[in-house]
Amino acid sequence: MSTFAAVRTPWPALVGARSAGEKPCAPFVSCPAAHGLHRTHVRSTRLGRPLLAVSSDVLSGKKPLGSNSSPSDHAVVRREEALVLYEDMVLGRVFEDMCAQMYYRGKMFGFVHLYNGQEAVSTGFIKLLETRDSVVSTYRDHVHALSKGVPAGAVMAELFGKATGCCRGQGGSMHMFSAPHNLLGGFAFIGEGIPVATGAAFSSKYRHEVLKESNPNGLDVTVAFFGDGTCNNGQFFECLNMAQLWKLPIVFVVENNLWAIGMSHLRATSDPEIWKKGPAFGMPGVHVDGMDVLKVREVAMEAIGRARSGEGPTLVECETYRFRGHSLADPDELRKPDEKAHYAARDPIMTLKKYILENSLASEIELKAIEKKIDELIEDAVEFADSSPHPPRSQLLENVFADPKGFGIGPDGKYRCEDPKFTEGTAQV
Ligand SMILES: Cc1ncc(C[n+]2csc(CCOP(=O)(O)OP(=O)(O)O)c2C)c(N)n1
Ligand SMILES: [Mg+2]
Repeated sequence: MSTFAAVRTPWPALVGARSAGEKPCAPFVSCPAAHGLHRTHVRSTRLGRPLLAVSSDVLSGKKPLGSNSSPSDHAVVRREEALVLYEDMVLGRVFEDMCAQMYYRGKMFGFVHLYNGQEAVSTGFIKLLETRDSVVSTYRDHVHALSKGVPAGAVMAELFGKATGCCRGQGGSMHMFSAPHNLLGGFAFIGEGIPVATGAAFSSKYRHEVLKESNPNGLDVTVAFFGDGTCNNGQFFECLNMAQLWKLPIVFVVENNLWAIGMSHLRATSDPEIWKKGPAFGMPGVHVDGMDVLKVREVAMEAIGRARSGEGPTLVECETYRFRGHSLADPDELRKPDEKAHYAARDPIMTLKKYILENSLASEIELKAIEKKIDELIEDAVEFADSSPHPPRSQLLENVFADPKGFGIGPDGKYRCEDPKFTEGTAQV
């Protein structure tokens, strides 16, 4: 038996029920009566607005995004696809539960922000992408990295600050990056990733139109994920403008989990319906149930298709919820128990599981086998991270572009550290 056995907390309503080894965190009221298995076709939201509200029809006269489904016909997902979605969401959930255990055991440093509850958004979008497509994330980035194909061991080792991490242990929780997977980063500053994503989309268009590096299957697409609170930042608006002006192949995905740390979205935003900001810039805006991976996937398919074929950007607002506090250091005392219970009852993994079983896409035994496989994968990831070496000290100064006088590797190849006397004037570089 592994030293790091994946002691899985029962789904849904994960957070109050801690795994062995976890210190107390936020109280999370579970809702056993409602456990998970709700119909997924909830038609109205906390704002009383319809889900899948679409405004592109006004703009283009075309069929709006997501309009080709009715609540009863979104059942079209093949067995293989459903199992890929299920496995990816379970991977994200089990990985993050293990992160919490390892954080409270002191294996990770700094802030760690978990994604529990939001998996349908990452899975629904990223599993439709190709390797050549790019993903830009936030500080809540581990699950985006996993969905994009970064191995669990490399993500866990990064969290442990080890040399085998996807950023050689120098990025940590908030800065996952992997060039081979076109994961263009987690970002600690909110909104910081949106211009990077817009730049990646510009690069795709430039390579296609100017350098004539055409791909018969269409443009490389960038998907940018960010939160509701981030949508009040200027970079969001600047990038919507540029993306639409140049018809860039990008999808802006808002993970609206209703909270920005302890600030309620409804208190902080003049018009909380974020999807409406798309049409203000001339692009489609879509609002979708972010707790239902099949609905997310349907909207994602169309938005990615638009980007790929050169029709330009889309803004998608996914209504979702995080099952844990803002970070693992957050006591999560501001959110009301009934709000938490409402969303816990709509756990996206349980919803998909119910769907798979009801539609006979797979058996309970097959789903259990997937869960077991993921448990083992995560245990291996922790063993790998724990047994990996720390980066050498010399790595600290690699990729540091400025070398203020006094710091760095000296002519003799040895590390030197002299007082640069910053306070006495500008350092000579
Ligand atoms: C530019 C900047 N300002 C402030 C912060 C502090 N901060 C960290 S997380 C956060 C809230 C972000 O909320 P949201 O965009 O909804 O993302 P969520 O955490 O809900 O996923 C803020 C304000 C920051 N990281 N960067
Ligand atoms: Mg938020």
